This record gives sequence, C-alpha cells and structure tokens, in this order.
Amino acid sequence: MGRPLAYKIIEKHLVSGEMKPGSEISIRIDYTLTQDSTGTMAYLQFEAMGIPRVKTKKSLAYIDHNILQSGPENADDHKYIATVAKKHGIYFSRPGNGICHQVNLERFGVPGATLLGSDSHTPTGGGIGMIAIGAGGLDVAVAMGGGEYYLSMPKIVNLELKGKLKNGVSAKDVILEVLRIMSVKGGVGRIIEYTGEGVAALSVPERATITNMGTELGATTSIFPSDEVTRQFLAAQGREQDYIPLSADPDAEYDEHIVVDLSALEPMAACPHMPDRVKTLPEIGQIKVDQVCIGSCTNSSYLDMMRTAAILKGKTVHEDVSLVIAPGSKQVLEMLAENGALADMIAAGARILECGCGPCIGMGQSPKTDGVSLRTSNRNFYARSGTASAGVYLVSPETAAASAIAGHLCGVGDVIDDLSVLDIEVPEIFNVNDNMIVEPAPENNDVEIVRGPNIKEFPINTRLPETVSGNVLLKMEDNITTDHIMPSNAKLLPYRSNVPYLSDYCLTPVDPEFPARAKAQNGGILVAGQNYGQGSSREHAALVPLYLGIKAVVAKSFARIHASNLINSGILPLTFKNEADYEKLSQGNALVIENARAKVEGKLPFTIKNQDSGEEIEVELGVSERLRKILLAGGLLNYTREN
Ligand code: MIC
Ligand code: SF4
Repeated sequence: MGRPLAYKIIEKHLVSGEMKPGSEISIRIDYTLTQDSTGTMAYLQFEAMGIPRVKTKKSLAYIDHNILQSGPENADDHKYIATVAKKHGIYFSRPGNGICHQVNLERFGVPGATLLGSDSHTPTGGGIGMIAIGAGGLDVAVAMGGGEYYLSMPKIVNLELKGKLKNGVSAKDVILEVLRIMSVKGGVGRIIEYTGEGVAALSVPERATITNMGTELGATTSIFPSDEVTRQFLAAQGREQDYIPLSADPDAEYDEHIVVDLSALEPMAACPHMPDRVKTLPEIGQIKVDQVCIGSCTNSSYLDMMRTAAILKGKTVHEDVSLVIAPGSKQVLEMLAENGALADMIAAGARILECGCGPCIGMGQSPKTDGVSLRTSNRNFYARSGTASAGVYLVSPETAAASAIAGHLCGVGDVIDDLSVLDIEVPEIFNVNDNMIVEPAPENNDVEIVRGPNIKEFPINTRLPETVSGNVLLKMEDNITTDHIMPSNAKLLPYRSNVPYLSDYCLTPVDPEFPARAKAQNGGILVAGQNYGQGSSREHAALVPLYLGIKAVVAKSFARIHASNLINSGILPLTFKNEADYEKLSQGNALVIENARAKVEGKLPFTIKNQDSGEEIEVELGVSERLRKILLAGGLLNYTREN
C-alpha cells in the first residue's frame, strides 16, 4: 500500500507508538523555534529542567511579537531571551529580522525534517515539505532538551488541487476555500497533505500561506511535497544543499480526500469573527473599509509585497482608509527597498511598519470604534485587533491592496486594468544576509543570563488530590478561543512573563467579572462547548487559569494544543460523554469529583457530581496512559522531576 508523504516523514522520526490514527506516538524533533511572547516561558521551563545545552540540530529564538516596547518590559524580555539563548546553544533572531515563520521558511526550513515551535502557525514550514507542528512552550522546552514530542497520530487528509489560479485570485483564497469546506474544527486530529497537478504552479511562499492557515482548521499540521519549485526556492536562498525531493507514493492511501479546483476559485473573505465564515466578495458586497493591514506570517513574503506594490503603484490610498504594511522579514524589506517597490508603497500613502507581527496580535493599529478592517492575517477572532467593536475580514494581499485604493471591499480587477502586473515570480536569487542572527556561545561558556524585574515565577500545580471540587465559575459557548481565555494586545503582551499580572484579564472578553470571581472562590471549574481553546499555542491560557485555581475544564470538545497545555499544567480536560449533559450544568453549580485519582487512572467510571441537582454527570478523559500519569503528578514538570 502506498504511503502519504506525512506518513513517511513521521515514520522516519518515530520513537514510540503505533502509527494508527488516534493512538499516541512520539517523534524525534530536528529543529525548534520560539518567539518572544511564548519564548520567555519556554526558556524559564528549559532552565528549570537543568539541561545545559540544546540537543536539536538547530534551535532558534525569534523576537517578533512584542516589539512595540511601550515600557521596559518587552526590552527586558528580549534581553533575557538573547542571553538565555546565547548560553544554551540557541540561535537568536534579533528584533527587526522578521516574523519567525517567514524567516524560518527563508533561512532554516529543511524538507523532510521535523520542526516544533511554540507558536500555533509553525505549520508554515509545511510549505517547504517539513512536518512542522505548533505546541506549548513546555513541550518545545522538552524537545530542546532532546526529549521526543508526543502526539496522537493524526488521520491524513489528501487535499488534491486541480487546475491553476486565475490572476487576482491568490493562495489565501485557496485556504479560505478549504476553511469554507472544512470549518475551524474540520482539521482536528488531521494532517492536511496537498497533492495534485495544481501544486506545481504554487510557489513555496504561496504553499506556506496555505499550510500556515491549516492551523485555523484545527489541523495538527499541513504539508506540501518537496519538488522542483522547492529546489528553486532553496537555491534562490543559497541553500540548494538542503533540498531533497519528497512526495507521497503514487498509490498513497489517505483517510479522507477533498478536491479543490483552483481555476474555479474567486477572491473571498472570512467575515467577523471566525476564519471559517467565508464568503465571496460579491456575497459580502462593497462594504466601506476603514483600515487595511497587509502583512503577518500568512502573507508577508516577497511575492505578497511585490503584488501589493504593483497594485498601489501610481495610486493613492482612499482618504477614508488607513493602510499599514508590515513586510515579513528583513530580507523582504531590504529587497523592496532596493528595487523601488517600497517607494511605490510609500508614495501611495501606505504606513510602513517594522517586520513583525504588529496588528495581527493587536500590537498597535487597532481600528476605530465599529471599524471595518481588512487584514491579510489568519485570525479575526473577537477583540483580537484591540477594538472589540471592530469587524475584521481576512483577505488576500491583492484584495486588501485593491480595497485600500477603492475605499470599499473589492477585487483587483476593480482598480487595475492590466492584471499582468501581478505576474511576479520568486526571484532567482534573494538577498541573503544573516547578520541579524546571533550565534550561540561555545559550550561551557560563562554567559550571564539577564532577568528583568518583569520576569516572575510561573505557577506549578500540586499532585492531583483524591477529591477535586469547585463551583462552575463560568459556562461558555462553542469555539472559545485562546484570545478569549488569555487576551493578547499591546497592553497585555508585555506581561507574558508575569502570570500574576495577566490573571486579572483571564476570560474577560467573555465575562469581565471572571477574574474577581475566581479569586474570591479560590478557583473552581470551567464549562465550555465545542472546540474549547482553539487558536494560539500560548500556554498562558492554561498557566493563568492554573494560577487562578482552575482544576478542570468540562467541554464538548477541545482544540489540540490547548488540551496539551491544560494537561501539562495538571488541569483536567474532561469531555461530556453525552453532549446533552452540557445543559445540566449552570454557572454557580457546586461540582465534586470523588476518587479523582482512581478515575484518572481509569479504574473507575469518570463521573462528576452536581451537588446542586444531585445528578452524576458522565464525562470522559480521552487521553493516553502517559498523559494520565502527567495529570496525576500535577503537570509535566512534576512528572518529569518524578521520573
Ligand atoms: C497568535 O497568533 O495568536 C500568536 C500570538 O502568534 C500565538 C502565540 C502567542 O499567543 O504568543 C500563537 O498562534 O501560538
Ligand atoms: Fe505573529 Fe500573527 Fe503570525 Fe501569530 S499569527 S505568529 S501573531 S503574525
């Protein structure tokens, strides 16, 4: 039986387990990456493990999220990461060098290798044929220390691409179409593997746009083959030696199969506040636009920027629109500066931001009250832009640039006649200059790690007690995101290494009174609907609830990375055996789990007693033996110490 490409790469890296969908496997990790907003925590945890030097082929620490520096906190964190990296053998990408996923694709991605990153969009690396997975910082710390990464073996979905995109329709529209078909839950427990005749016409950055947003499907990762297009990209980056051809066997068998005809696609947008609320532009209509942001790890490559510049050239941004552009990397920005495209953007009235995440994570550029913002990023979750009343639409750079000129949502054809200006190819040679990557010090160095006052201790759980009890502190709907659980914006991101400070903001987009209630009651239990914790890999969405005394989350279902983060923090992720029982719990109910240890060990049926109604509710803990042991120990750090 022929094998999918993802299967072959996982098999090559398999350490333990059986590669049957749903069973727990562990794989060897070749490369890791962190960024600054999850990195401080990951390195504090790495330090707590007491391993002197990383054991991966290469580990990278990027600074790209918290670069607004409106107080000393961010700069303190940067210094901590720079010094901890230097000491322990990690390459450090300085602020200004670009967004982790874009720089990683350009300079470090290797087909056929595994990459674990403390950022949910790590699957961007699938565009160059890697198995690239997002995880919590603690899992990445373990991988840096040479430990394998555990995951549940995903199903492999074949996404077959037919035909060729029309001009003005872009890679972003491809993934929006996949989101329309599969929804934000459709990828859970799956790897999306792209094949078909349509693949060859997509450049590596375009493929990376598609694999980047596989995260919004809830997928474990997404992957493209490594082919002649990959070879040319690597050669243009001066890294042809990293190329190997890789593809699925011609008779590969997949668990599921979806076909998308590229030639039939039209420009689309994901409407507020979910990446799968996808409609075509005519379906949405010519809504007036207040802001346009072009950039983020999804669409900030050289090609994206050159197409944007081609549309803007000789035009003026509409007087009612603020257009901001953040090129994804120093390489991209430098090339735009050299070839004049940057001048075309500036002349048109674009506001140029430094290479980083910027508006995507609410680090500045929040839209006006009730504003409409078109963005080329990957998430339009409620309040993520920093303006809760604003509506964010996710679009391609082409649609974004055209709409910025028109002042309303429209396709490129509405503002330029000659669409051939968009025929831009990946350059034969990129500007290669890694001078913003700082090499680590040699082994046995005496580098001093600098810790600013903003770096506070992180909470560690205690062993699971015999009885777990608490009130339902909050009952939530489906699709609660990590931006609800632990909001991130310009005011809060500086405190990613300060859990006590963050705790006053936990779940406030759902209920502003939640932190005070949790503190007054010394913690309790959360109840949620489907897909709880979708979105970011931030383990703050587990560490902060841990700090607030949350002992369990009872949900209809969980998003993958968040469920692992809860387990790593020793918080029980329980699912209703019968979804209808969700109705039997209300905020304020007193819950108790007697014999919790025996239940976690699987020795007793898992039930929770609602002391207000007297009813026993059946729940499930659908996790492996190893994860049960981690929960019994009170989280991964305790478990690692015990073992
Ligand atoms: C995001 O896009 O939400 C982030 C910010 O990149 C997060 C990481 C974080 O919360 O720091 C992610 O996607 O993992
Ligand atoms: Fe940064 Fe946004 Fe990408 Fe997250 S999704 S890594 S915040 S650009």
